[in-house]
This record gives sequence, structure tokens and C-alpha cells, in this order.
Amino acid sequence: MKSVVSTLALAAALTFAAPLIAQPAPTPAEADAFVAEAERAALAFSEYGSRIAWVNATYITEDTDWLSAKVGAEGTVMAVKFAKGAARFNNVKGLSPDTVRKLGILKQGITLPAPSTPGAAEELATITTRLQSAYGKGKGTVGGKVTNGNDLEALMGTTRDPALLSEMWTSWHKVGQPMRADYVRLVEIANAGAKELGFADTGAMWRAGYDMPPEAFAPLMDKLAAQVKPLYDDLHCYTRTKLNAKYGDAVQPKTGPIRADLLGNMWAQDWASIYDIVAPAGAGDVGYDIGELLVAKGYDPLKMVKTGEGFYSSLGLAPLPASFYERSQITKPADREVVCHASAWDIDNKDDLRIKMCTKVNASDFVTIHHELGHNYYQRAYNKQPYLYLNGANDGFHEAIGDFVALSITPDYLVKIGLLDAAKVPDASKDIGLLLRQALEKVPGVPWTLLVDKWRWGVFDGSTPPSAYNKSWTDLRLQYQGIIPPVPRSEADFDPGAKYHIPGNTPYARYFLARILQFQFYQAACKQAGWKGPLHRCSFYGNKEVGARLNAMLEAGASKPWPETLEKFTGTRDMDGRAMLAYFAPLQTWLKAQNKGQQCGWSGPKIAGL
Ligand code: X8Z
Ligand code: ZN
Repeated sequence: MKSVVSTLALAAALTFAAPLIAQPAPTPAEADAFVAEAERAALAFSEYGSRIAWVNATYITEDTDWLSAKVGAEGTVMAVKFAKGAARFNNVKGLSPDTVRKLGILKQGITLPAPSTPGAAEELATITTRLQSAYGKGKGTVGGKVTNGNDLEALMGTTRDPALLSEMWTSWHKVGQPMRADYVRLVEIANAGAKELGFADTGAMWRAGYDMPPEAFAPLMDKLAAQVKPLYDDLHCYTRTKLNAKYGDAVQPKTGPIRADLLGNMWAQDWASIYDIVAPAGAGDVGYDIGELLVAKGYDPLKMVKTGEGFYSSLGLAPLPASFYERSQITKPADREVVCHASAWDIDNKDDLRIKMCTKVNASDFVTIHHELGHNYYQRAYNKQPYLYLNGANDGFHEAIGDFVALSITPDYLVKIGLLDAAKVPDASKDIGLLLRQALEKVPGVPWTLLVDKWRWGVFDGSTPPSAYNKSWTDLRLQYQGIIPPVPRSEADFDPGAKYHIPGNTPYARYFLARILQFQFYQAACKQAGWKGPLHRCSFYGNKEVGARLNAMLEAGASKPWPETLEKFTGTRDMDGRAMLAYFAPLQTWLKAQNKGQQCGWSGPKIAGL
């Protein structure tokens, strides 16, 4: 239905309801026929589901919620039948590799399964719709003024008054409170569904989608996180010192965790907006700000999107269809409630591509546009694949494409597209500033993207009972991010509900993988382009060879195990944090020097294995 995020869920969700003839020993030919019928039926359902989801997300009303819940329940019922049907072929010998792969996708590709109990799928779909729409309609306050979530998000980046920041943070987090009971019930239903499909719980099902033994997935994430943790710790320490200098001991002490609302982002997941506070003193500063450049040059949201498209065109990818501009939601409609959280959609599995954003003219949304377009180009590139392969090599790939492209937004690139005057290109003495700004955008996402699904996995497997939902969230935030809420929390709160992907039920490990993968893709593309300078100055804008190789990776969709696809583009079969570390290496050396004499780190529960 919506966005790429749930395309596969839908794929599986769209599962068909064809009558299955129980046979004691099914044959490979029957498995092939089953898969073919599944793909046919899923494709037929897909556009119907997507159009309803689109209307609901771009026009939240009682009626569109009703429609969305109805189609969601239909999709889930079909998906579950499909997954169960696929399991009939578990022990059949002589299946083709494609059939084995597709049966696997059918068995584990549902985000929230429902059990066969009458009414369960309907109840689950009603809950998920209600949660998503509650988030979309959520409001907070700034100086007592009621403000929508999208505006609050942007204001967290520009406000520097700690009392207002605390108010925005606290009022927005109230959005989660009424979701708690629904979430408890959602977990019960989805877990019952996952058990019927042979999984221990819903989280176990989510971890089964990575072409590796499911039990190897969490340790892999921990290993990758451990690679990058020293860089995060250095950045945390340096940033805390700067925040202390700006706000004083009473707001941000010199030691211990950082106050979560001071980092320029509602969830402290991207700190780029406080570059002005953190910038190296004096000559190291980069001397330009993309948001200011966009405003100065008169960019509007449409021009920002066209500029993003221009990057992909420069690689040799075909332009977006006219329907993209006719049907996308690029800015927030003034007259109705919508889900503002950015997403990319492929309505017809061919070329009815759209983005849904509430774009503001700032640097963060400029990057998000490239991110969303990455999904759209991926979707179009794999549109010749069979239905069950209409997806990323893994979900992290899908999230990484646009981010990897956006890493090419270098000063030289900005000159090429006329945003930055050539005379203003920062010289090598400003590299630390450039890297620091990139680090603020990218590095805090590592612990954050790790912990979101750690929280959900704990909720799904029961180790975090409802009575500890909020405590577990706050503890993980302290443990991994080294941050604390500006005001005390209790189990009357449900802070996870104030982050889109929890009420939106979008698995989040994908963003963790993307954080790692985008630097691997970028390093490989810069090598393909013959780049010789410092990695962070490389832009592959206009490079048709990189474009062709990228397109080959995208066209493969989910047809091959991801290590194969990764190897073709990068030469390695492993996800690896070293590309990210190489990119930031000069900065890390500098941070360590800046942090001399500081008591880095924060107290809190120790992270196992780190
Ligand atoms: O949700 C998104 C995209 C849509 S797939 C805007 N992201 C995560 C987030 O906002 O939390 C991109 C970065 C992480
Ligand atoms: Zn995305």
C-alpha cells in the first residue's frame, strides 16, 4: 500500500485467496503454479490497496480511515493465507531456486500478520489505521500555540530557547499517550499471527528477511554498530562540550547524557540543524548553509524536487513521468489533515510514482527529497521483475539509495547547479567543518536506528511488558544515544508513539543498514568514477558509468540474495562500517584532539558486546 516501506508487506499482504487443494506430497510443478497464482493475485490487489492508502494518507477522514482499515484487513487475510500456503512446500525436493526464494518471501514478508481467529485481521487493521492517522493529526505547542507535527519538527531545528525546546518536545510526546492501549493489543494480535506462521513472535519474523539465519541478524547489527560507536562517542563528547558552552551547566552539564531536545531534532536522530552551535571556532567553518542558499536563490519545494530529479537524470536515468508531478503531494495541503512523514510510492508497480511530503525550504528536506526519489528510481528500475521481486535487495538497500546519492551534494556540485558561487567554495582548510556537518547528519543515526527495533523486538518477544514500555524506550535512548528527556517520564507516557514508524508500523532496522550501506555504495561509486581526492569531496554527479552500474543494481530488485547484489556494485559481500569510518577519518582525529581533557561518555547501563 503505502510507500516502499510496505510494498513487500503488501506483496505478501496481497496474497491471494485461491483455493488450495490439500495434497499429501505437493510437487515442484504445484509449487511453481502456487507462486504464479500468488504473484498474479497480489499484483491485482496491489494497485487497489495502494490507491486507498494514498487517499487515506493525503486526506485523513473518518471515511478514508474506514476504507484503509477495510483494505488493510483484506490484504492481511490474503497474505496470511499465502504464507501458510507457501509453508506446504517446505519439504518438497527439486524446487527451482527462484521458487524457493519466492516461497521464502511469501512466508516472512508480512509486517503484521493476523491469526485466523474471526475478526482478528479487521481489529488489527482498525488499530493500525487509527494509530497512523492519530500520528498524522498529532499536534504540540510552541509558546502555548497549537502547532502541527511537521512545523514542530522544523522548529526543533531552528529554536535555541531551551524552555521552548522543552515545551515542544514534551507537548509533542503527548501524542503517544492515547496510543498505548492500541499498541498493546496490536502486539498481542500480531504475535498470535506470527506464531500461526511458525515464528516465535513478530520480531523474529522481521529478522527472517535478510538472506541469512534469522538468529544471525541482531548480532550482525551489533557488530556493525560497534564498528562505528567510537566515532559516535567522540561526536557526542564534542557536541556536549559545545552545548554546555552555549547553554550553561544548568541546561546542559559538562558530563553525562545530553538533553534530548537540544540536538536540533525531535528524536535527536540527526543533529545537522545545530551545526551553528557546534561549528569549529573561527576559520574552520564552511561558510555556507544549504538552507540559506535555497532561500537566497528563490527555490520553492517544486524546484527542490526538480533539482533532485536533475541529479538522477545526470546519471543517465530517465526523467520522472509527468504523472509524478501531477499526483505527488509535495507541500502540505492547507485544508485537511494528512500524514506529513515523507514517503515514496509506487502505485501501479510500473510508473505511477509519487512522493508524499510536506516540504519546507531547508537543508533537511533537500536531502529527504533525494532520499525519497531514491525509492522511486529503485521502484521503476525493478518494475520488470516478477511481483515478489519488486523490492530492494534488502530493505536497507531501498533506504540507502537516495542517501548515497545525496552524499554527492558537495560544494563543487552546488556550484555546478548554480546554488553556490564558485568563489564561495570552501578550500581544504574547511574540510573539518564540512565533515563535521555531515557527521552531525549521519552519525547520530547509528545508535538511534539501532535502538528503535531493539525496543520493538523486546516488546514483541515479551521481554518488555506493557508496564515497562516507556522505561525501556528511555533506557535504550540513554544506553545507545547517551540522551535523556528534558522532563521526567512515566508509564503514563508512550514516547515510542511520538515517532512515526511506531504508529506507522514500519520496521526500522532498514535505516540502520542504510546508514552503513550508503557509505559503501558511495565509496564504490567514487572509485568507479576514478576519484582521487578526499572521499567527502567526491561527487559522481553527471557520471554515466556510475549511473549504469547503479541502474544494474536497482534493476535486480529482490531477485538475488543481497550479498550478490552488493558484491556486483562494491566488490564485497559484507555490510561493513569501515567505509563510513574512512569517510569521517580526518574528523575523528580532530574530534579526539578537541576532546582531550574532557570526561567523555555517559553513565548508564552498559551495552552488551560494546
Ligand atoms: O522515514 C524515513 C524516510 C522515509 S522512508 C523519510 N527516514 C527515517 C526517519 O525519518 O526516521 C529516513 C531516515 C530515517
Ligand atoms: Zn525511505
